[in-house]
Amino acid sequence: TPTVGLLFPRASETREVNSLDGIWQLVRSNSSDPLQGIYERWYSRNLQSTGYKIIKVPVPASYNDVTVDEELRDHVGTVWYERHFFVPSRWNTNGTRTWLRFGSIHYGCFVWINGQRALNHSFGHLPFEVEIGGLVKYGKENRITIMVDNRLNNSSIPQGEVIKQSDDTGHVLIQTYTFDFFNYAGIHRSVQLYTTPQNYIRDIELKTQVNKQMGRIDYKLWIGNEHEQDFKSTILVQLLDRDHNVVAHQLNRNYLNGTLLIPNVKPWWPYLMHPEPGYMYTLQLNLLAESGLLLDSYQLPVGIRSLSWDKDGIYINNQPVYFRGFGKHEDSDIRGKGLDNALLTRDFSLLQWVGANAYRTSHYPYSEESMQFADEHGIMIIDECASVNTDLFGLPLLQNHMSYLEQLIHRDRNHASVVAWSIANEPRTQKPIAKKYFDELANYTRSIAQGRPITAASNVAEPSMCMMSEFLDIIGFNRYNSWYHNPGRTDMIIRPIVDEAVSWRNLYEKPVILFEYGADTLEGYHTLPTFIWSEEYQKTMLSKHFQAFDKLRKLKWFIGEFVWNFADFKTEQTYTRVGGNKKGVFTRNRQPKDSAHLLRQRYHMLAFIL
Ligand code: BDP
Repeated sequence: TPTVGLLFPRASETREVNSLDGIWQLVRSNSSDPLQGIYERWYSRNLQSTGYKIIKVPVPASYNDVTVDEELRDHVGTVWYERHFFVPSRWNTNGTRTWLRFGSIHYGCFVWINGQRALNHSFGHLPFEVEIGGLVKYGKENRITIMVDNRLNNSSIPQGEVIKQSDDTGHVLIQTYTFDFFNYAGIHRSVQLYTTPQNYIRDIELKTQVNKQMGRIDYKLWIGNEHEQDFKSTILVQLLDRDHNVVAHQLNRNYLNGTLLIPNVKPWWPYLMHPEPGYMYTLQLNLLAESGLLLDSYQLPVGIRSLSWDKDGIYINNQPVYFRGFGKHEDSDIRGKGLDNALLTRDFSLLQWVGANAYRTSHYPYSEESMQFADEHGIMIIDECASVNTDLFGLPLLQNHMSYLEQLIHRDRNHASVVAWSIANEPRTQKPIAKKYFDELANYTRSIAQGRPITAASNVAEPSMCMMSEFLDIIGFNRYNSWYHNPGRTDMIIRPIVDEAVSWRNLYEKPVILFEYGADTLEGYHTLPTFIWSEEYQKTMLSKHFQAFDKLRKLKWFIGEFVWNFADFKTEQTYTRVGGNKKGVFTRNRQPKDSAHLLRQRYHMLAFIL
């Protein structure tokens, strides 16, 4: 069933937002009995009374690295979170609904309020919410209990497998996975209580276009009013520019669809493509009673642009786009994948400094806050779902994959910055069984794609072996010449990259992007002549790729270069990773390696000439 609702919580004349972020209590349950807390009904009393050790942890954050406890870092199974909170008594009116909303929890969770089941959700990196008016005590203290399960299996997105191994004292459970980033878990994004009126603006879907000087917004609204069948909605839709002038408006009686026309529009442009990139209007929606009384009000930021694509490229406002980008991760020291506004600010500042105009949300959806930053900074987003290294293509997996994409597209469809959906990273598409899977998946995604092309990152050895790419609109590939292929050989980059891009093009007649290339680099390690892992090596590797891209750029279907990775990030423990994956152009602490300066010259040069 398609998602409806989940608008990002914003306070307004008619809505309040209270944060439940802060310090929570956490209990790590026994790995060998992850459901013990369910049998013993831990949700029906304070966690303190379970006799297990209570740890105070921050929300939002991954729980893994906030303490020095190795067992917590490597925990497999469930942990329990709990805190107490007040709900204002002024919210206790017939006219007010109380909601509980999560930005994301990794991976599966059950939520109880005062011992009563409120909801459950699986999939990390996506929001979910529930109306909790019937469960809370107004003007009194309440308890929220959450069981979070980090286990991944054959049909989770992404996949993983929990195996039993002998250790020095008996047996342990180990979460295995093939993807190259740490399986951080916990309450990763904000937890919020918010109110809406009884009759409220439940959801919004926008399509924007720009034609010469004229902007156009087609909107569709959903009103939550199931208790009053004969409720007649009147909606005042106003578009405000940055200076709060109303530049278009419409009064809609009983219609939930409409169109705004904006003469002399200020279109949304990518960074460095226009003197004023990322121009955002505000769509002010007012739901009115028949008497004219204001019932509900919601403000949605909106960038107005057109997006199109053909076999040669992607076009924003009819201008061809060349992507200067990165693969990224939501990752930082101590916090893991927890939302951190300081980190967001720093990352966008670095993106601008280096002259990038895009990134791919490798390998899962990033926070809603980051999507808002991308809109405002003119950073184009290749929006990826959490399918990474997909293998064993079963039906339950396909169903979860579709549902994941549906929830992702629903969450992000109104962001001007989103220019494509990436349905997978490096699935095992050399397997014949992948063909039917991706045929179905791509067909489904196209049916809900909201005016965006579909892409994915393939790494099959040979383009003709890929059982997925024929179903895509944009061909993406990942290739590590001079690293996984011919390590140490920076003289074996230009030709293979050019040849491979050309063969992808010849096979599929679609635009082609290189989504990943890179080399692990230890900051401060210098060698002459260049040697792998050194800063010199990363620079040479980059500049050889630049030579290849300059040849390819002349063929107009080659539309982008994405360095792997923006910053160093944590991985699971293996002998190929020294303190994590070090392919960052920036360190994990967001300081430049030498290569960042080189990349900066190139990205600014490209912005200037293209
Ligand atoms: C690519 C993966 C990426 C890895 C990268 C690497 O898509 O997640 O981090 O390799 O090994 O194949 O650095």
